[in-house]
Amino acid sequence: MGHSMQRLTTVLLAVGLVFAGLVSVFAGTADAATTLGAAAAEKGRYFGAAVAAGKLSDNTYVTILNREFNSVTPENEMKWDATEPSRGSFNFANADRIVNHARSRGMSVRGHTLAWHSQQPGWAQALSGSSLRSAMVNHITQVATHFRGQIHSWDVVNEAFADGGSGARRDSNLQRTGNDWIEVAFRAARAADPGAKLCYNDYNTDGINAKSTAIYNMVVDFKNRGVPIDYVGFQSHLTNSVPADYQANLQRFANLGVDVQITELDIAGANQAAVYGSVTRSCLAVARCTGITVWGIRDTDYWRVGQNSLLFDGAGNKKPAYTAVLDALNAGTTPPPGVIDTTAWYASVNRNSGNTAEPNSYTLNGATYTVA
Ligand code: 9MR
Repeated sequence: MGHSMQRLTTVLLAVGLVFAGLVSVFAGTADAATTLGAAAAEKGRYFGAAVAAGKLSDNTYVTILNREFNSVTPENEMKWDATEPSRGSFNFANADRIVNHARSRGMSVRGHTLAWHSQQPGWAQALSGSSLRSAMVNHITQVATHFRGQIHSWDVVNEAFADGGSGARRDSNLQRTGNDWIEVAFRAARAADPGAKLCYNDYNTDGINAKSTAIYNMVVDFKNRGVPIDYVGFQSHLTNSVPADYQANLQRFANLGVDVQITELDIAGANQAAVYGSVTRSCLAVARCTGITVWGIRDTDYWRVGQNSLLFDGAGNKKPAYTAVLDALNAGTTPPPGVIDTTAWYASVNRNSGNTAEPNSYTLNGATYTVA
């Protein structure tokens, strides 16, 4: 090949490379993410699932988990009955399996749950007063210490408010130890694992109602008195519809200076796909809504058999609800630049890179975020 031919080849090659580069730039912006986790991460959020340790040997289940999700919540394995079956004797085997599975794949972990009236071991159910209170504090301290540094956010207290219009606390053995049990629980969790975000988690709080307003007032009070709280979790167990003020309700909590998460989403009924899309859009419209967790993977994994409330069918196929969520994520916007809890999406974006130390500020899609 002569010199001029060589030069022409070089020029053509260069033109080709530039053209290929342009194509990939345009393709890069036009290409929608094809998994829930990637689509959420592009919007500065995580997308998680409740996971059962017993299913980690199920190939279809694990394939979907690893492909689609970048956050996990142990469905039952971190609860009091599972972790402290007899007083002072702890068993973390199943919870550790889930945490290790998640963290070795760059997924963040929601801890669920440190103090709850339900799923207590028999010995705790039999306690009351100051002995129950000290057992609760010890339980929180031991569990949060065991997982120290590994948990993105803890559901420190779960479901402590009553249903209906009273706005009262739920009556329970923990509540009967004194009204301050919630703040004592949050302080114990903060002391044991200062790096974890602390969350109050509840259901039937999907709109502005007496129960969500009572929780709102508790957050105001905690903020005023310096009781540590970083998050409010909205479980969002829904059937066929979502209250019209769902997004406004998330936003009023965010305006108090806490982040919000959708923590246990499942939607039954014929209108499922549309409602999944709507809930996803609501989260994306609230800058401080940092992620969504669905309460299981396939319909056959769901704890209430037959309700078919999830995103994958029993064979592991994507349902219309899945497409509604993915499309909503891809159409959504990134949060405005500012101070926001970026830990979960940092982990998502850096998935499998082994780079887990989050910097103080972070750039996503050209905007700069300061870590809350
Ligand atoms: O999914 C959980 C199921 O396997 C348990 O049997 C049940 C027992 O209470 O708890 C389910 O999870 C609940 C969660 O821990 C708290 N919020 C309500 C969830 C069920 O909708």
